[in-house]
Parts: sequence; C-alpha cells; structure tokens
Amino acid sequence: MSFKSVVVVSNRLPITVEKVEKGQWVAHSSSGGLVTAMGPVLRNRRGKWIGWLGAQEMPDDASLNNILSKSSEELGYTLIPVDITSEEIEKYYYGFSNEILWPLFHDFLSNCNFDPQYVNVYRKVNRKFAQAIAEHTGEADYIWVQDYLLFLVAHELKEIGAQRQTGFFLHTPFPPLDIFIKLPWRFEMLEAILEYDLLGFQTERDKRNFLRCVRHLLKFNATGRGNIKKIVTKKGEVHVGTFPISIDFREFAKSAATEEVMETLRIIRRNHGNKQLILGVDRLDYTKGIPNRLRAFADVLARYPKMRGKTEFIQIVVPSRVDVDTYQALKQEIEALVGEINGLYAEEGWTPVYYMFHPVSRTELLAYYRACEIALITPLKDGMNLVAKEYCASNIDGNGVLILSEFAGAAAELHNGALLVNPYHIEHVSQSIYQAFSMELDEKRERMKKLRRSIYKNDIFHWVNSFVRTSVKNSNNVPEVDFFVPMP
Ligand code: GDG
Repeated sequence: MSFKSVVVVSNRLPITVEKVEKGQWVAHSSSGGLVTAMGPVLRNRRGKWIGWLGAQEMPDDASLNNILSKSSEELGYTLIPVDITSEEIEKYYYGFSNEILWPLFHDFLSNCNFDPQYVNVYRKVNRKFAQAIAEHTGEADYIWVQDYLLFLVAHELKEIGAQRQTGFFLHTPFPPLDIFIKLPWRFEMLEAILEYDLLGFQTERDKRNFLRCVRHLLKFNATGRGNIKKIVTKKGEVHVGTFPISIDFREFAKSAATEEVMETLRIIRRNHGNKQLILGVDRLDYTKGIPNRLRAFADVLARYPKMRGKTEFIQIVVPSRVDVDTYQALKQEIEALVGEINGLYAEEGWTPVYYMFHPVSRTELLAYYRACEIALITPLKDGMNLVAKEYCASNIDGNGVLILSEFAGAAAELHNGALLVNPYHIEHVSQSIYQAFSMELDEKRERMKKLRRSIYKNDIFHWVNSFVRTSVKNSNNVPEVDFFVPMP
C-alpha cells in the first residue's frame, strides 16, 4: 500500500469565521508557521485539515458550506469542521485541556483544577474528532494529529474500528515523572498516547521525560540508538522522536526587508529616540514569566544607574483568556509592576517600560523585531517559543542579542548564540540584560550569525519533512514521490 494523502488534525482549523453586517459570514485565514508548512504537503496530495471552526456561534448550513468550499479552494486543500457545542468547549477546551493539561505540562501543578467533570467531555470530543477522521479519510491516508487537546484520537479511532496510520506532535513540553504522576488519569492517558504510530516531541528533554513515564508507569522499555526509539506494547509498536518545530526563516528574513516594515521601523526609531530597545512579546499566560522579567528590568535599572534614560523595555502582551481569574490576576500583576517601574524612574522624555496589551500587526511585529537591540524571552517553561526564532530570522542587520530562558525548548538549539538565563534568578537575568546592553558589536554579530545559521538550517520545512520521512520509514507504506514539502 502507499500513502494516498496527508490529513492534518488540530483543535482549530486554519481559518476563523466572523459574522459581519446583515448576518453575513466571512472567513480569515490563519498565518501561523504550521499553516505555512503544511500548505505545500496538503496541496500536493489534495490533503485535508480537520478541526474546529473556533466560532462560538456556528454559521447556518448554507453559509458554512459556502465558506468552507471557498476557503478550501483558496488554500488548495479540503477543510472539514468538527462540530463542538459550547458546553463541550467549556469542559474539553477551557476545562480539561487548559485547566489541567496545560498547567501540568508546564510544571504549574498548583494551577491545575482536576475537576472530574472535565475528563468525560475530553473523551467525547476526542471521539468526535476520530469519527470525523473515519468518515472523511481512508485507510491509505496518513493522519497527523497536533497537540495535547487530542491525545486520545488514535485510541478512539481504534475503538470505532478505523484502521489508520497516525502520527502525533506535542507542541508543549512533556513533564517529568514526578509531575505527570499526579494526573488522576495518568495510565489511561499514557496508554492512549502509545496507540499512535509515531510520537514527536520538541526536545530531548521532553522525549526523555515521556520515556521515563512509560518505563515507570507501564513497564515498557524503549529500544534503538539515535533519535528514534521504539516501544513495543501489547497493542503494537510505536516510534518516538525529537522534532524541534521552527519557522519559515526565508519568509521572515524577506518580509523584514520590505519597504512597509522599513517605514514602520523608522517611525518606531523616531518615537523612541536613540535608546537601546529591549523587546518582550508574549500571549498573556503565567508560563511566559512576564512579572519576573519586569522585576529583572527593575533590578538592572536599580543596579546600573547609567542605563537610565538610555534603554527602554517594550513589552507586547497579546490578550488571552482574560475572563479567567488566574489570567485577570496576572494582567493586574503585570500592570502594577509596569506602573511601579515607570512611577519610580520615568523622567521627561523617557518612560522605562512601554507596555501594550493588544496584538500588533505582522508588519509592526517585524519592525519591532528589527528595532530592538535585545530580545528578552524568559518563559518559565515553553515547548519551543517561536518568537525567539522569529526575532533572529528578522534580525537582518545581524546585531541583535537574544536573552533566552533555559526552560524554553528553543534553548536546546540556540544555546550557542543566546545568553541563556534561569528566569527564576532575577539577579542573573538582570546581569544578562546589562551584559547585552554593553556587549561589543563584534560579539553581537558573532552570536547572531550562529543563531541565524542554526534556524536557517533547521527551518519549518525541515521539521515537516523529517517528521513525515520518519513516519514513512517506520511504516510498511511506500511514499508517493511528492509526499514531502519541496524545499524553498
Ligand atoms: C505553542 C507552544 C511552541 C505573538 N504576538 C503577536 C503575534 N504573535 C505570534 C508570534 C508567534 C506566535 O504568535 C507565538 O508562538 P509561540 O511559539 O511563542 O507560543 P504559543 O502560541 O504558546 O505556541 C510553544 C508553539 O506552540 C509551536 O510549537 O513554540 O512553545 O506553547 O508566531 O509571531 N503575531 C502578531 N501580532 C502579535 O502581537 N501578528
């Protein structure tokens, strides 16, 4: 048999729908790295993407069909929506996924709400995804499932008797045994994960944590040398590997040089004078370490008075889950810290922290990447952190400095050029900010060259191809010639 087509399955489809005037619906395409990378693979084989439309209110049938066929035609592959009710979203998405798995997998055990009502709905929605796959794909299709919201899909496919080759990629970290073991449904979850044919993790650390949980809790040992390990279970065999996700390097480097970005860059430089700019860009989330970062910035201003008036910290926070108490409290903590620092140090012509609580356009984001001499990326834990890679790819002048948390997946690849910090060690982060502020141009260039070379070599196309190649190699299926993404 040969693989006929690739089918990507993720919680969200790569479009969002919006109701505009007179009850009309419009679709907007998403532009993340995953969408860019999967596009050519899916187009080549007339593939499919299965996911939730993300709308609280569903369009009527006629509008839905219209939107889906138009978007599918534009994208060059078929979009298949999974219908999830708002009650299911509450318990599967906000509940089990984001109040249990998200904090647990980022080592925030105290943020977990192990509400027993959530798990059944999580199972039910994973079953819905499996049913959509069974209905819209065939045995010769390759099913590639994304992220922690859909751990049970391979298991549910088997339960309903649908034979498929499946791969799974985890975008978040995988926690150490001591933390994973606290999950009340740890055995069920681990056994279900092992029902995929290939499992991909962001880093060696995550793969090692996973294999240790499997060994300790289920008594299965992994075999094999090198990246890809094999585990034989009672139900079959599964391969496990590390596949660090990346970005479309060339696209970022090209876009960063456009006239539109240059124009915005000039405006930013004009508005901030000749200060050394430090940048932070994050979704509002307790894993991103924004308060610690602000404390480190306050510390560096206190320790090195000569930095006052000469540096500014631009922090962009993209609103997320603001109606949840923990997130609201985090927002207040951030805003209180920004107020304190500005209150203490601001003077005529200088505001130390320039804070935005809204997303910026892609053009503005690229212009900020170019304008800021230092990127301060200090998550307390992160699967990868694409902002770190985007900052370097957009740094076409080659003189930026990346300060990066040891606990971001990206640190595994970028440790040679970045200044690595422990985000919990405020004084160390503060020292690193000072080191970056006073670094000689030659050293900056040397470091940035290493960073850019590594991201260029291991870009998003490399990520897709290595995952798909491993799937093909470890299955009995012969690949079709155009199964891989053509390298740009
Ligand atoms: C998960 C894992 C892993 C941010 N602000 C703006 C904006 N962004 C874009 C960035 C970047 C993306 O959002 C954020 O990506 P991250 O990787 O940092 O984080 P998560 O969303 O948490 O993603 C993570 C990732 O999956 C991939 O596997 O790296 O660890 O948690 O692309 O550019 N874009 C625009 N305006 C903004 O204000 N236009």
